[in-house]
Amino acid sequence: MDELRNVGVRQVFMLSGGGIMYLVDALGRSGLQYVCCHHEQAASIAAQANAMYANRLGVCLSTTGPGGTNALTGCAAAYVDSTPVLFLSGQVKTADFASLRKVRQFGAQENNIVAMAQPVVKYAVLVEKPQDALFELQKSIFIATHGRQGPVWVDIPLDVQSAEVEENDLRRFDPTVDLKNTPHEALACRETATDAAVDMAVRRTLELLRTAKRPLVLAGQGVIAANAQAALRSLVRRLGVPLVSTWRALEILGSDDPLFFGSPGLQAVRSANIITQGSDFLLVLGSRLDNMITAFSEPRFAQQAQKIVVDIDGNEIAKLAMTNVTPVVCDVAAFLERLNSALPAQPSVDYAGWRGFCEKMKARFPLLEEKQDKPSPLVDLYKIAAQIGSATARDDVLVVSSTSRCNTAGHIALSRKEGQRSISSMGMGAMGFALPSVVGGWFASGGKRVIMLEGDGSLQLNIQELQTIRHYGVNAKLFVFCNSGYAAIATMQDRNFAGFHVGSDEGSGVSMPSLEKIAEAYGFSFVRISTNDEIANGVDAVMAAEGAVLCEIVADMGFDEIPKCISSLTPEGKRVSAHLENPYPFLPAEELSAIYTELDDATKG
Ligand SMILES: Cc1ncc(C[n+]2csc(CCOP(=O)(O)OP(=O)(O)O)c2C)c(N)n1
Ligand SMILES: [Mg+2]
Repeated sequence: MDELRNVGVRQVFMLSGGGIMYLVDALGRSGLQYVCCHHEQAASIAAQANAMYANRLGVCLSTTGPGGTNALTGCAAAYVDSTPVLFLSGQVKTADFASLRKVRQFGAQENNIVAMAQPVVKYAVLVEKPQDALFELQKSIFIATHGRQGPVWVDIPLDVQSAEVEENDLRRFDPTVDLKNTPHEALACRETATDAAVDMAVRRTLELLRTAKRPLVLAGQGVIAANAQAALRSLVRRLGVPLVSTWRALEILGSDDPLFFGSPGLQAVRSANIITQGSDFLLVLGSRLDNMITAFSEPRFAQQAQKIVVDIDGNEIAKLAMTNVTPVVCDVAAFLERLNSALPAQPSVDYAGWRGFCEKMKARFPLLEEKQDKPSPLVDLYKIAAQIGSATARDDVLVVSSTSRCNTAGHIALSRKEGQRSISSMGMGAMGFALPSVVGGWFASGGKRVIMLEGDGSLQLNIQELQTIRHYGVNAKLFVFCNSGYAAIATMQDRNFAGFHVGSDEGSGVSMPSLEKIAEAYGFSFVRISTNDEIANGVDAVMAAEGAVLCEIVADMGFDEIPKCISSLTPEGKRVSAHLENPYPFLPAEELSAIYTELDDATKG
């Protein structure tokens, strides 16, 4: 616990148990703050959210057996989201190991959590000797926080937890010596480009900036992990180059910034995709360019652009089936530092024509004017998300659902301020992430107001954390999009299975409880917003209310997350994805080609 404090950890998210009794006791006496969740899955997610907000190590403590298996979800999420989280778990006494007897279980609630966690951690270890405890802890923390960050798991048997040791005799970890024989893969890419290679990439970038007519920067989470937000802002402002970002990097420029043009992807504001596809030089910084961004079509992604892709994990670049890619395997901060210092004092090219085109597209396709297939008198999710966005302050912590409509709306309709921290788990896309993230984010922010947007179905997973929010007096404004079921699944079944619903709405096995009664049971204030006319006053009422509030947004199952690159069947029966530049509802082909003619005209010469 002292070691955790020494590396800057402030909170540990936990649920107690006999299998961690000595660790729990030590935590209680350590001066670290312990936060008691009502489910280890929630503790694991809260620890990830805490790390995401603060950009430093998060810690989750769970007991043996079910404690560890429950925490695996947050661990897997931290792995795909590259979040540094330390998972500490208790294990049965070493003398009781089932493996000694070749049986399934011998110790109480025993299971092999290290083996289970292995595929979703950078490093997992069972500490079998008390003298190794500090070494393994230091090694794990080093690995979690270096290179491409991610989770680590340290499993500590009860007899190791309770052993008396001479502190000075404990083995210590030295990265220069102790990592020598560790495979490079296990450490997730600590082998990066040499300084000379980075300089070469910087020269190539400068050359492309001179020759390109339509340069664009695409910023991802890697920029934030590298703490390079300020360096990037300074770069794009000096050059006057437009920027798009992934959903996890929306804090780099505010939504209203004249250089910001949204997030390209499968579900996106139309203009962001048109602009990305129209670029002739794309500088990708710290984004793994996953399928949600490329809309499952890597070869067609920014097809006309020369691409420089900077990523700390070379495998993420190597996997890309794209042409014209110059890979730069290094930390984004290191690249930007060199690029910023190599820039000429005066920008040599003025991209005014290109910026003008981008602005025109942004103005021409406002999200709130996209036509829903099934218009409804109930609340429009994009409208209320936009209102919530404008009602937030820069200091607020935003927590956006990790899946479905609220995930999309929370990233494309909810406007952001520059530097505003936001939490959502992208890689897992799991239901149940929002409430624990409210807890983790609130503690990480030192008690700032937290604004959450979550679906009614997803709220049910980890709903027990309403009590954690209540217990700690979290200032949480919780907006719940209530469409009486799983719209994501119902829509999918409408499109692919002729409307045959299974496990997606009330008639097919899924119903939702009264949010008002839930608010009452947990002692939250309650606000209901039933129509678009009530949005402005309703959002104000939620924001103005004291303490924790649950807000029911009454909505229709038919509200869809458009524009969206939906797949369709060709006449030959082959399933193909829609092109990024023309998501559903489709623009007529002539309109799209006129747009690109306009782009050519704007950037000629
Ligand atoms: C843990 C988990 N289980 C299942 C899914 C599959 N899934 C994706 S969206 C969704 C429905 C979400 O319902 P809700 O939160 O009400 O959002 P809506 O689709 O209604 O907007 C389901 C079941 C998932 N993403 N995560
Ligand atoms: Mg729903």
